[in-house]
Amino acid sequence: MTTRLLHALYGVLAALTGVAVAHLVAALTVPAASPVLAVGSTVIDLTPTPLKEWAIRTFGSADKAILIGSVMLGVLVLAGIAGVIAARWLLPGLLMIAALAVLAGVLALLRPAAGPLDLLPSLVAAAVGVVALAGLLRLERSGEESASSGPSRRGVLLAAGGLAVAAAAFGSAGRWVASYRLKGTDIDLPSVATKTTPLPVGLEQKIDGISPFRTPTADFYRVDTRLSLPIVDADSWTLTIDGDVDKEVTLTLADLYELEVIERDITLTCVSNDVGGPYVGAARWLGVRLSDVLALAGISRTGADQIISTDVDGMTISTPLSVATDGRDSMIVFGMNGEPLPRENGFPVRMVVPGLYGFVSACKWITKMTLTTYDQESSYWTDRDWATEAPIKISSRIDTPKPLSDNDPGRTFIGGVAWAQGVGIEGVEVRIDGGPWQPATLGADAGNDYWRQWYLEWDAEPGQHFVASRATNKDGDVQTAARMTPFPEGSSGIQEIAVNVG
Ligand SMILES: Nc1nc2c(c(=O)[nH]1)N[C@H]1C(S)=C(S)[C@@H](COP(=O)(O)O)O[C@H]1N2
Ligand SMILES: [Mo]
Repeated sequence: MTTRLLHALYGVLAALTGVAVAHLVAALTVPAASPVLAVGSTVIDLTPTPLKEWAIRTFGSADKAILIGSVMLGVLVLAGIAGVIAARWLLPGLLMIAALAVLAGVLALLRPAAGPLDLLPSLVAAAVGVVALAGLLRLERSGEESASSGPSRRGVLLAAGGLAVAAAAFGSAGRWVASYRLKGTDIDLPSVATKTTPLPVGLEQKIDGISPFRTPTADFYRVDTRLSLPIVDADSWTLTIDGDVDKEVTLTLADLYELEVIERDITLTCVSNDVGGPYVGAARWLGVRLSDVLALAGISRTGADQIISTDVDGMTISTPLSVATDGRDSMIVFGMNGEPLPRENGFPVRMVVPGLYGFVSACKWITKMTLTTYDQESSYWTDRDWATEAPIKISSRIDTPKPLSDNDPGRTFIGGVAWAQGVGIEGVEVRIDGGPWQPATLGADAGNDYWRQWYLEWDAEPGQHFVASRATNKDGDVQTAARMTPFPEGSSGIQEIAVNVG
């Protein structure tokens, strides 16, 4: 190993140890303030929308792992350079390591809703990094001064190995502490005022590969800007309603439980879902009416047209106030499929609005609703040029057969799901090899805010085939073939897949 490479390795190890110790400190205090996560979150917020869309499309749910990996790689390259510099000019090299960590700390401090504690992990990273790098170089030098160079190199390599082990240990401890603190969402849920009818049996009993009528909670898609889950304590959690209201109120979970508790089957959809994509899920939500919650603050004389919801970290989502008054089942939710909300999906409380994409309605980890106007205030995605009014478009998805799959000839099922929240699905049609649109058989109807499963029996002949589907809502509107990208107001078009038979 050349000396320069060895010095780069010192830098890398010093940085790894600093980052690992900082990760543990963050896990014990503010998980999102872990230096790599703080840098990553800033990158997410600054990434231009088209690039973000491309990353979601290309990497899917691995996009965040790839982002963290890239940030880590960048840090380690710079730390390697710092190691080489420090071997020559000690102070500048150490300063470079420290500066890297302090920069992460500043970015952590600049996050919305950050407090002074957010600086701590990065300061620890700076201190540990500097001490580790200086220590390795000193060990090397003291070895050179003593007579033989062989054993000295062994000593420094041993120390380096020790650091690597320590880094791994601190990193794992941090992960363990964070996951330990993320447990404990088992709060008592209130029971519904009027019993909800059970969800009808779904077509998944009969057709392999079709999405289950109710998405299992563990399989529910997750879309948000976060790199770590917030740790919110249900006992101290509160929801404040302020802005243009009669009187500002702050509610606890117990206050919410005193309102009429309702349960609704609603299909959630992400605006980033491409035609045929995975970012849609159907669940039974337990909560209270958004209108009942707002009434506690009094909005009958309000001039507001917008609710700005703020989450525990200051992220904002904007929702038209009209969804609270137009009769739809807009909800403040604390339960999902009979259980408390998982951390991933907004524990302890989130908003759910049937008919609007999640980015303009479904604020997770909500702590505040501010009544204001679109003229006065804007929110996270509006600031990034996404639409302000974003109703979910009619869409259908083919679940089976899979695109480009190989299938046996003979009797097969083409099946999937279709949704048109608010209006409901009237029919789904399937087109094979550009032929006529044929009506599919629909599964049970669990309300207009919920998706419907559908299938068509098909006598598949050997060869390659093209299969397309389109939905019609109960107003008679047919899913359009006009292609639109998810940005800025949701995708449209018709999914057509190629499959092989034979
Ligand atoms: N606080 C917060 N809430 C959020 C988001 C977010 O980034 N932060 N993402 C929204 C988006 S874009 C969608 S589609 C839904 C997704 O909800 P889910 O992750 O429970 O499926 O949450 C919404 N609520
Ligand atoms: Mo979304």
